[in-house]
Amino acid sequence: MKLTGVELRHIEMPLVAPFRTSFGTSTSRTALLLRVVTDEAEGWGECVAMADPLYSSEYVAGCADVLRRFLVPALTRADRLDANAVASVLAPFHGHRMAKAALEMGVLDAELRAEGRPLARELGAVRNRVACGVSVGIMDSVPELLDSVAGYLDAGYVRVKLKIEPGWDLEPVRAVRERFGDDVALQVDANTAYTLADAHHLARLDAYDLLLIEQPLPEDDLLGHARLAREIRTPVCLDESITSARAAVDAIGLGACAIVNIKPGRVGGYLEARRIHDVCLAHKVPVWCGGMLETGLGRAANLALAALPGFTLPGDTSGSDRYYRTDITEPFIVSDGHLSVPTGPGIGVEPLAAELDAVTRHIEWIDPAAP
Ligand code: OSB
Ligand code: MG
Repeated sequence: MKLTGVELRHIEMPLVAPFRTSFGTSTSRTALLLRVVTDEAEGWGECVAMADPLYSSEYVAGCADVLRRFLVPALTRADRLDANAVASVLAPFHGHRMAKAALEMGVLDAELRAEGRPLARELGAVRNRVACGVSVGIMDSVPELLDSVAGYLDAGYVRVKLKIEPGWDLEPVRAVRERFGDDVALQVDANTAYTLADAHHLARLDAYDLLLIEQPLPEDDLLGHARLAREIRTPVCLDESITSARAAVDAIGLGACAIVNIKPGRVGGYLEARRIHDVCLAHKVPVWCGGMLETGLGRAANLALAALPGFTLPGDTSGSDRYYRTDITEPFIVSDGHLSVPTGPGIGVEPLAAELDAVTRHIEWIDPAAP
C-alpha cells in the first residue's frame, strides 16, 4: 500500500450537556478527523486530542501541526506501507501519541477495508457486544447529579463513573450510594487532581465499595500511586500514566495499579492498545476501554478493541446520544446495557456526508508532494 495523502478535517460538535472534569469544562467537542487516502482504499482516523492541553500535553492545533509537518510526510516516504509498520516509521518523532494513533487508525482502516476484514476480528475480539458504562461529569449540585445518574440507569448503563475533584468526592459518592443502593457498579475518576497528602481523605471512599479509583495522582507519579494503593482499599486504576505497554508493565510491577484503563489515542494507537491488553491479561490485571468523547468513528473502533477477552470490566463507551444530538455516523444505540461491535470491513462505519459537513469547520489537504 502507498499513502497518497491525508485530508485533515477540523470539526466541532456541540455536546448535549456540558462535561466538567477536574481539569475543565467542555460544552463542545473540537476534534480532528483524518481521511487517509492510499492507492488501495481510504480509511478514517480520529484524533482524540482536545482543544486545550488539559488532559494531557497534546491539543488539536498541535496535532495538526505535527501531522502536516512530520508524521504524514514520513509515512509518505515509506514505499510499502502497512499498519504494522506505522509506529516504527513514526518512532523517531518523540511523543505525539494521539496524532500518531489517528494516523495509524486511518492506515489500519484503509488496509482492512481493502482486504474486506473487520477491525474486531483483526484485533482478536471474542464478543459481538460490549457492556456500557457512562462517565458522569462534576455538577453544580448533588440533586442535579442524582437526576443525571437516574437518567443513565434508566437508559440501561451497567456501570457509573463519577468524575471527582477535591470538594466533590465523598458527598456525591455517598449520595449516589444512598439513592441507588449498593448494587450499582460505581467508580470514580480524579484526572490527577489529588496528591499523596490526600491519602487519608481518599481512604474514606473505602466505605462505599467502589470498583476502582482512576488516576488520583499526577501522570508521572507511579511511585505515589504505588504508595497510595497500600493506604486505601479501593483498587487503583491508571489512565493518564499508562502511555505504552512498557509503562503498563512498570506500573503493574511497582504495584501502582490493579486495573488499567486503555485508551488507544493515549498510547499511540490500537496496535499498542492491544499489546497493553496482552500484558495486562498475562499479569491477570483487568482492563476496560476508556473514552475521549469520540465521534461514531472512534466509538466504532473502541468497540472492536473492547471486545477482546481481557476487557472484563464495562468501559466508558456510551451511546451516541450521551454525547451528541447528531453523531456523524449512524448513531450507536445502547440496548440492554450493551453496544454491538461493528462487523463491516475496517472500523465498520462511515461518516454520513451531510452530518460530517455540518460539523466541519475547516478542511486541509496534506499534500505529501509539497516541500
Ligand atoms: O479521564 O476518562 C477520562 C473524557 C475526556 C477526557 C478524559 C476522560 C474522559 C471521560 C469520558 O471520562 C469518557 C467518554 O465517555 O468518552
Ligand atoms: Mg480517566
